[in-house]
Parts: sequence; structure tokens; C-alpha cells
Amino acid sequence: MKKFYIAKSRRLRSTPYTSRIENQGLTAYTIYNHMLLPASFGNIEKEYFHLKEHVQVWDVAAERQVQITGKDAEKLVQLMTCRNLSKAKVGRCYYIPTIDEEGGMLNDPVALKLSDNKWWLSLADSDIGLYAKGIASGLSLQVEVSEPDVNILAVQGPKSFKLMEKVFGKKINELKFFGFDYYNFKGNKFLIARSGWSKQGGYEIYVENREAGQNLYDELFLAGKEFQVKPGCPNQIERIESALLSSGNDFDSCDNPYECGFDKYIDVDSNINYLGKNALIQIAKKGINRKLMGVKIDLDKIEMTEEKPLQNGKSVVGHLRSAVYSPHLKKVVGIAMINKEYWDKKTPFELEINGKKSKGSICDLPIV
Ligand code: THG
Repeated sequence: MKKFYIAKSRRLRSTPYTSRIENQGLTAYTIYNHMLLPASFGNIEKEYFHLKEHVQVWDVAAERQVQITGKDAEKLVQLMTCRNLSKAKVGRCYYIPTIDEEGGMLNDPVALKLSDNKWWLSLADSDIGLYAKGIASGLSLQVEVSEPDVNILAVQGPKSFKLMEKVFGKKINELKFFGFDYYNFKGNKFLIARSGWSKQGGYEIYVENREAGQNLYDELFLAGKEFQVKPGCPNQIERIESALLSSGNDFDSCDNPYECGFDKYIDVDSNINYLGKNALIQIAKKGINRKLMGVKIDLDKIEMTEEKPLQNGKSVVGHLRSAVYSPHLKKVVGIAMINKEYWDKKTPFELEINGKKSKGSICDLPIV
């Protein structure tokens, strides 16, 4: 694999933590919401084992917030998602598949209800702010749509609970999964949620004041010494095994939320109004012919820059969307869109890369 550098510019926005992570051994970036998102600190396999045992602090400022305020804020958020938000409560996070008028997936943000008239959508990588502005303007909604300067720090891993208690006090232990509240550190207030893009447990700190966030960052490393804290980032191995989907990788606007396994976040029966509802009603009637599943492949490395066909003889079993070598399973693991005839997981497949064929099998998500 050839290595290249990212030519930095204002357009590829830095974060308040960029100089810190670069001094701590960052080796790779990806670009997400027009912003730098750390991708590795040298060895993602070592980072995987560390994340599963200790605690990491992640610069995930690239998970940008779309802020929607005003009388019609909730109406606009509901228009963009098939999840029923009519009973949404202040202080809770909601994972909301965001779809277009044909029911195609646009994004899968975490939505935070900050007050009756104020929401944040914590985005995956696509310009939902523009979509929100378009809908608001087209329907003359009474809302303001903006991107506030919020820069999330994620604290992830089994020891995140002890570290956060040490920095923010015992009260943080009361926070339930996908709840959020405000906590103080050195006179500054931080919105903290029990969430994060790993299944190892942890928190996300929505930093609204850059300088306070940088001081907090440094404190997390000082206080975290006894818990072997390290800088980290969303880990491809952990997230694929755990079935945390990646928008743009595992799905895009050609896929509907049923195909992504988002059934529990879809409401086609209630009297709620969202774009793409009629399309989803039709899809629900007809049923789907493919869905995202796990795969295991007999390979010791893989590079994914586009989806790859999985075949059984001349038949296409499905398409591989994300994949990575798992040092735990000693195989490549992946997430693939699998055709209906193969959902019973019985049929093996072959994956051809540079003329070489490897064998693989289909499994459920998460991958164990
Ligand atoms: N946190 C925040 N913003 C984000 C992400 C995040 N924006 C980008 C990206 N991640 C969005 N995608 C996801 C995917 C999965 C989850 C969150 C965001 C997730 N899912 C849980 C699960 O699948 O088990 C819980 C879902 C639920 O119970 O509702 O956490 O990570 N701020």
C-alpha cells in the first residue's frame, strides 16, 4: 500500500485537539464532515486490544452538530427521520436514520433533545445541515439551522467510568446509556452523554468552549495515567466486530433503512410526518431482497476503497462494504450487503482480489 500525505488547508478543518494528537503520535487522518478525523496512532491492532482493556480519549470533533432551534425544531427533525420522535425527552439521545424522499439513507446521526425548541444532530459524514436548510426554506418553517463550534471528546473503554468519575465526580455514575447531562470541571460546564462509537462503554463530552476543552483534554491524560489512558480514535476492528455501521461505507443513499437492519427505528404506522414515509410503506409491503450481514474471510489483510463482489461460482452472494483483519478472530471480518437467497448463512463465497480467490462465510452481526 502506497502512503500519501494529506495537504492540510482551512477547508479540511483542524480541531482544538489537533496539535495535541499530533504530538501524541498520530499517524493517519481520514476526512469527515470536511474535518480531520484521526484514523490511527501507529497500529490499529494494538489500539484495538488497548481499547478493550483500558481507556482512550478520542478527538471526534468531526462528528459535527447540526443545531436546529425555533418553534418548528422538532417538526423539522421529525421530517428528516423515520424514527418516531413524538415521545422524545429532553436529556436523551436518539439514534435516528435520516432518509431522503425515496427512503434512501442519508446519514445516521445521534440526535440530542436539548430543550423543546432546540436539537443537535451529531452527524456522520454527509451535509445534513444543507438538507435541513432546504426543507426549512421550502416549507417556510420557523427554525434556525446552524453548525455550532462543538468539538466532541470521546472517552471510551472499560476504564472510562473510573476516569470520568475521577475528573467529574461520583454524580456521573448516575448517567444512563444514551442519556446526557451537564457536569463541571474547573468552573466550566460540559454536556456529557453516555454514548460513543465503540461497544466498550464510555462517554462523549460535547465541548462548547475550545480552551476549556483543551484544559480538560490535558487533565484526562494526567488523571488517566493510573488507568493507562492513551489517545485513540474510532477503531475499524472493534466497530466492525461490534456492528456499529459507518455511513458512506456500509450504506449510502441507494440503501434503505430496512436493508441496514434499522427496523426498530422505523415507524410507518403512526400518524407522524417525514420525507420518504410513502416510499418506506411500499418497501415494507414488498419486503427487502438484501440486507447487511457479517462476513469472515480467510485472509490476513485487506484494503477497502470500493465495494467488492462476493461470489459463489457465477452467482453474486452480495457485496463487501467494509472489512479489516481481526487479530482476535485471525481472519478478515467485514460488513456486506447480502442477497436474500443467502441469508441462511449456509452458502460459502469467494472473494477475488488481484486474481487471487479467498474463501469466506456469512455470519450474523455483531461478529463473534
Ligand atoms: N456519537 C456521536 N455522533 C456520531 C457518532 C457517535 N456521529 C457519527 C456516527 N457516530 C453516527 N453513527 C452512529 C452509529 C451507531 C451509534 C451511534 C452513532 C450507536 N449505536 C448503538 C448501537 O447500535 O448499539 C445504540 C443505538 C441505540 O440504542 O439507539 O451508539 O458515536 N455523538
